[in-house]
Amino acid sequence: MTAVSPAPPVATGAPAVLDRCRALVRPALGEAVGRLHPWVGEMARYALGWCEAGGASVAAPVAAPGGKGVRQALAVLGAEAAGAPGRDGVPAAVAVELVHTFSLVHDDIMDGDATRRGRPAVWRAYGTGPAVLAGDALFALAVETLAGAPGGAAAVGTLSTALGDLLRGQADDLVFATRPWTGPERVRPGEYRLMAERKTGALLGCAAALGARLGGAPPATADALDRAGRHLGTAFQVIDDVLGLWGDPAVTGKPVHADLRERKKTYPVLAALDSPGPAARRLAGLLDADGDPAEAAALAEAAGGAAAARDEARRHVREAAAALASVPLAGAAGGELRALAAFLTDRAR
Ligand code: GRG
Repeated sequence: MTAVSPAPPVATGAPAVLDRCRALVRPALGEAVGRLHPWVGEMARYALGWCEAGGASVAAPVAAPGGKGVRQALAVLGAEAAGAPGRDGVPAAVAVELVHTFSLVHDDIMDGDATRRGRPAVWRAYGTGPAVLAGDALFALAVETLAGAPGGAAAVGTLSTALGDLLRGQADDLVFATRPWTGPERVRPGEYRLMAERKTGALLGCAAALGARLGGAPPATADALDRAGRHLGTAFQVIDDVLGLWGDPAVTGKPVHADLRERKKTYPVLAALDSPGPAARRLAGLLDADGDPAEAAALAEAAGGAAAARDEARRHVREAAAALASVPLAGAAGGELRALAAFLTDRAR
């Protein structure tokens, strides 16, 4: 079995719940990844930030960080919200973290993005074919892990629904990139919201709902957690867009302006284009002419795109809080879920 190094802390300012849940989930995640074919397992460990390309252990985890672990934390909190111990949510946490890792590996291939979490993307480190296989293996491992848990058969049905949404959201994201910035065929903010809810919100909602299901929650609680996660995911995606335009690449681990270069339709730019005034008109002209991305980002900010995106994210966080308040949640889970929501919309990476 693959040796599992201790879980590194996430980031300064991150709520302690992320570290707590990561420590709880890490042994089971390591055990699952240890069951993969050795070559594929190495790519999976690289994708998770546990090793260098070639398989050497990461001496200082900070140099090769894994993700924030948001989805696994939601699954653990879902179980706790049902009044069960967090460990009951661990199979769900492992499954959603594997699906997330798989989706990032394939997303970087589809988008041609060369870096992820400050390192070469898996396809750049190992080649595209091997990276496709590693993603497939992570996906299969996720389903196998969940199916093997008590109550897992029904949970796999919940996961499948979220996967269908994830696919639809990703398809829309790719198709939107082929549509124009302006004119009757342009992407409207409402279309974006649906895409973001599916692409990012579905897995966050599913994580919390699966944890709740494995913790024995009634369907109304699982549904409320799913709704909260979907709103949280939409807010999270909007903030991801903001970071892609104005974040520090040294902190985000991704090159700045990649979305603009790929003609991705991000919320801040769509909101800026919809605003009245000269900055929006200049932005429209620049984007239609495939102009300088740095100038486009500056114009999008001048046209109010960053402020509009932060407002939109806050609105979804309020909706998430309303969904959480609609059902009784056990113990400290409600407070920790709200702390997580606040951190996710106020993050730098
Ligand atoms: C479900 C069969 C099937 C296919 C999936 C590739 C794909 C199709 C979907 C891609 C979905 C995707 C990559 C959405 C982006 C979500 C997002 C904002 C990721 C960043 O999440 P963070 O910030 O990442 O939590 P870390 O690095 O912290 O883990």
